[in-house]
Amino acid sequence: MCPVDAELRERFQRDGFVVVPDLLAADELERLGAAVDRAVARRREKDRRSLAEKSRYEQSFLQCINLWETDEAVRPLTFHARIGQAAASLLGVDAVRLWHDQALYKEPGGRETDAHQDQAYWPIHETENVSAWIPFAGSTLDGGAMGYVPGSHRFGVRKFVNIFTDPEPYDLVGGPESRGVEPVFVEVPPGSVAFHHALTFHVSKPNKTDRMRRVHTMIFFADGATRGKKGPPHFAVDRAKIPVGEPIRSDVTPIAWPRGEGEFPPPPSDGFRWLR
Ligand SMILES: O=C(O)CCC(=O)C(=O)O
Repeated sequence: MCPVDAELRERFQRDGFVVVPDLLAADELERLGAAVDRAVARRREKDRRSLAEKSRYEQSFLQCINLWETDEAVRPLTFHARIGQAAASLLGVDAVRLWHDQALYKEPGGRETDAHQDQAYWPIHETENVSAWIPFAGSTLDGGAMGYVPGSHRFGVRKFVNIFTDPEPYDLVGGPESRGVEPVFVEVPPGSVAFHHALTFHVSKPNKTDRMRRVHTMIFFADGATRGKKGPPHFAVDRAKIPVGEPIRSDVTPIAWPRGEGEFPPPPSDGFRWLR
């Protein structure tokens, strides 16, 4: 049975975000959360910097991309059938591909995540793309909860905010683009997954707790979506040399749903090496 009913779908279409309850059982959260913890620790093992020594961007979160490629134990999460099915249902499509996965671990004392839209970072022509945001211990307002400007995916705004290197990134939620609509901050219970549309303005709160905010995310796009004319270089299309205007189909962006139960794609064979 599809985990997304008509009401959740309508809320996603109206607000540009929705929390889908009970997608992961407690034992899955524990096992898959531990797998992502190990993968993040391996990628970060040589990083001895304190939070204060890190860049402004890294103070928002530690980002580890495509753990599914390097860490087999993460694959059952990135290609989790119910989460992929929920994403396809929210987008109203028969099949979705993975753009990429990433762990976003906000350290104790980590700063807010600056407001942005995701679509500006991806050379995908179509904008019906969705991120699944999975907090292994749930999320809390004092521990890095996400906030979304409801309806902003329909404001007609396409803005690139440089949250990576700009010392004072443009304030999308404080600017005229937000039309005075305040972000709604959401506490996600453990086992639930928050989904947001690629055009939704979003932010996250600082982590004022003494615990790591442990989050894994997957970005999904409709099978058949094409490489956009504009857009920055991006490994998800560049590794497989997808030409502009062509469908984004390669083993770098495998079908995430539907898949056979317990069947996960092998890592791409292009020799690309993520830092371990
Ligand atoms: O986890 C965060 O703080 C930000 C997440 C985010 O921007 C995203 O998933 O698109």
